[in-house]
Amino acid sequence: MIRSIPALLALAAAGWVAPAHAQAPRAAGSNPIVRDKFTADPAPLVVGDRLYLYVGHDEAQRDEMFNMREWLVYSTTDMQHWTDHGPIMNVADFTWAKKDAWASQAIEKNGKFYFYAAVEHDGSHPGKAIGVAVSDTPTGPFVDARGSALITNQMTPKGTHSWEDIDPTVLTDDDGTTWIAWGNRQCYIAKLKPNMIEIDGPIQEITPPNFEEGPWLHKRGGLYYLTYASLDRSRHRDERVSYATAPAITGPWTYRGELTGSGKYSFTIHPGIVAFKGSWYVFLHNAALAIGDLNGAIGRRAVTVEYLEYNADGTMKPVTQTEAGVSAPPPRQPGR
Ligand code: FUB
Repeated sequence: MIRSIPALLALAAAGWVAPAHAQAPRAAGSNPIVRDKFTADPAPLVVGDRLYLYVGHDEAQRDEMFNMREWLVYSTTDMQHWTDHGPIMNVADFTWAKKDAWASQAIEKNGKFYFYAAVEHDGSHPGKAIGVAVSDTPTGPFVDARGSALITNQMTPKGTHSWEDIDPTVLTDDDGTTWIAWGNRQCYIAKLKPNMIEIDGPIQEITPPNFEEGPWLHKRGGLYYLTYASLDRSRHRDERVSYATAPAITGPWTYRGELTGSGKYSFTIHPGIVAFKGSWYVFLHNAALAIGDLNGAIGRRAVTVEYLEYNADGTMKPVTQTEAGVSAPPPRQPGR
């Protein structure tokens, strides 16, 4: 047992971090990343030499399912040590929303930061919806950019349920056009206008096999990737991560199979993929964290990160969620 502050300082100097509530020291870079709060739906954004990680704050008590009221942001320059920047926005800041700070993603465009997030709309547009907020800095404060939802349940009338319009992901293509994809059971994509706060043209459905939720768009070389939480109900109880690739953002999308298994103890899983300082990473969540007498659960998840590697043909190598995370040096990644 470690009994003295000098002993803890010596461990910290050697690359170990020990949050106040932790039972034992752990290697910097190990999972879960955040240990003093339950966090979900990780969305990384690289700005200069810093990686920002946007998450939802899971605050479910006992047997509550979800209780998410705010989004938090953390940042790192080395993937080992994280700075807590606190809450960047509360669901109440979208005055037209009534609850549920669900999955989000931030993107930089024209010197501003745009934050897209899923929430529950008030009774004027029943169902889930997607809002957009804007800030001059990646750590906020973010303010509602429209005063109304960017996407409502009524804009996707073919959908089968009220929570299909969740989990926005955004990607700016080489021609400067920013696209937004989202969905639950159905996956949709649309262009954003240059002002970033209006949909431009039609909404198209691009639902890949076993699509459940949590889409994430990224591009590597000439290939576009649509990675998502998948659920083959005939075979699995909990979500896994699957993906599709395409030669253009407009498709056609080819299903490439599963990237990960399920998150430990978690029904949901949620990918966020990014390149940072020469390596690729996939952020996920599971429910392996316990804080005090609260164990991980469907509404008490914990974000994790693993190295992501590619095969020569552009497919992604299967990823396993580990406790070690990125505490070990990155693998060599030819042709990133
Ligand atoms: O965290 C709330 C919801 O659960 C997200 O929007 C989904 O992706 C799933 O993780």
